[in-house]
Amino acid sequence: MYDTHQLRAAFARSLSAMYGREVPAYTTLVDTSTAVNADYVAAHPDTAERLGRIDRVTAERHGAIRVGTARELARVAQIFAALGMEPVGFYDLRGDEATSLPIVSTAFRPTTPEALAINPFRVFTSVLVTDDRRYFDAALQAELDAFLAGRELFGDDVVALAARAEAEGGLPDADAEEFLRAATACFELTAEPVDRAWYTQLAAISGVAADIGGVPRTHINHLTPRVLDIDDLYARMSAQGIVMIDEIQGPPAWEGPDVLLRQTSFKALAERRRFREPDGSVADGTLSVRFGEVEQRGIALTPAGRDLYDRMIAEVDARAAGVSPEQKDAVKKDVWRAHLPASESALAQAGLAWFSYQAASVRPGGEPPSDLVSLVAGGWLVATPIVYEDFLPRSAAGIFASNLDSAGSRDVSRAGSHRDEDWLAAAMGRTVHDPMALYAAQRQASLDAAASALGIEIRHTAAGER
Ligand code: OOG
Ligand code: NI
Repeated sequence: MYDTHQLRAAFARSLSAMYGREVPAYTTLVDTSTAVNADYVAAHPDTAERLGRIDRVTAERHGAIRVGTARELARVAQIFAALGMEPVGFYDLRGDEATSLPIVSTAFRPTTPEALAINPFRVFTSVLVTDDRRYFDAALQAELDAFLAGRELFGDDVVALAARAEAEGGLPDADAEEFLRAATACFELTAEPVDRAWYTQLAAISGVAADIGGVPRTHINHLTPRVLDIDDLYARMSAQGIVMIDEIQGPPAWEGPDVLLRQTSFKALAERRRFREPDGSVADGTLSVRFGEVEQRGIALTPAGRDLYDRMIAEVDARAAGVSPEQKDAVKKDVWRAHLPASESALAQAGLAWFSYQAASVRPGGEPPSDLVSLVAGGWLVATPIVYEDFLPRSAAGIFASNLDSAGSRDVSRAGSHRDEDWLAAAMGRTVHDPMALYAAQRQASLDAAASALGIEIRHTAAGER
């Protein structure tokens, strides 16, 4: 029997093996990440595991996939449900970025600290918005919808096995192995030919639209390992002759705590694909849509912390318009030093980042105080940062943009179509979790357990702690 968590870990391994066969540079990225992490742990034995145990971090991956319709989204959601991965968050990438991205997204991931600790596999999943008139006129939408309705990305057999695994909390060995094989195959690059004219027509609007709606099958777009030092990783990949995008997205390297998510990638590589030409013949060609991404995770920010992050990024943009990547990094560092508290405890006291709390194993004598700040300061409670388990839409848009050949085109004079988390939830028939509610619940559960261990009630609101 494979339980839900074993299925998830096995699926992450199976997808990783498949993607490594398809994209050899991914294997280089994984090997280099593993070396970076081992060296980091050796150099910082006391602090390296503050944001996750090394075995979790080494196995940790996120994937990205893109589907075309609500029905395809619902079926892939069923596959992820079998793996204990639930939709978390709503991301609208149609915003006002320079690149044309006619998609909205969610992330499928485990939602409890226990499940995340076993295997935190997550998949950023985007769905095409075919009725958005800024991108597709009525005639093209009709053609696109008909094309998408005519394909089946996730067959009945694999979806049925997934439903059984979800209902029964796992699968017997033979069924589990069949499910893992079939689910992995759903994300393999197909040898079926791509209709050249159709793909090109969509690519003129959006490279992502073509990658989703211009092809008969889907594929994993990238798989991302996690590193403890992304600057070191960047340098080592460049030294091996792999061309990286020119920026690390998100927060800068600085002396204070790492928050949220830093990401970078190597450029999409030309891959052999087969094309059906307008004259009906089939010929070899190439497409460059799949890239290699890597990330470093930091502490999750509260809504107040997230507002501050967004303001800092806006300030960086205003001050760093048109400068080189190195200069931009220096501006980021400046802005971070000016606004973000430089220690974990200052972040916690300002209510900017999420922490969980545990009763100290060795406690001071006497009566414990009742407010959180005094409990931590007095050595009664130990604070542990909660790792950011989600994504950053702006970094996502930046990653998309730096890997597309052209920015595409759209008609901003037209109104977009409405999408929100309720639309996503209805499309899947599943709850879309609010990431902030998950972090808050994790913090609260830890406080409840600590309070009962100390036999007290804890007041949460002292000294800015929210
Ligand atoms: C997803 C891009 C977003 C990330 O790490 O932010 C993403 C895609 O390329 O489909 O994976
Ligand atoms: Ni990614």
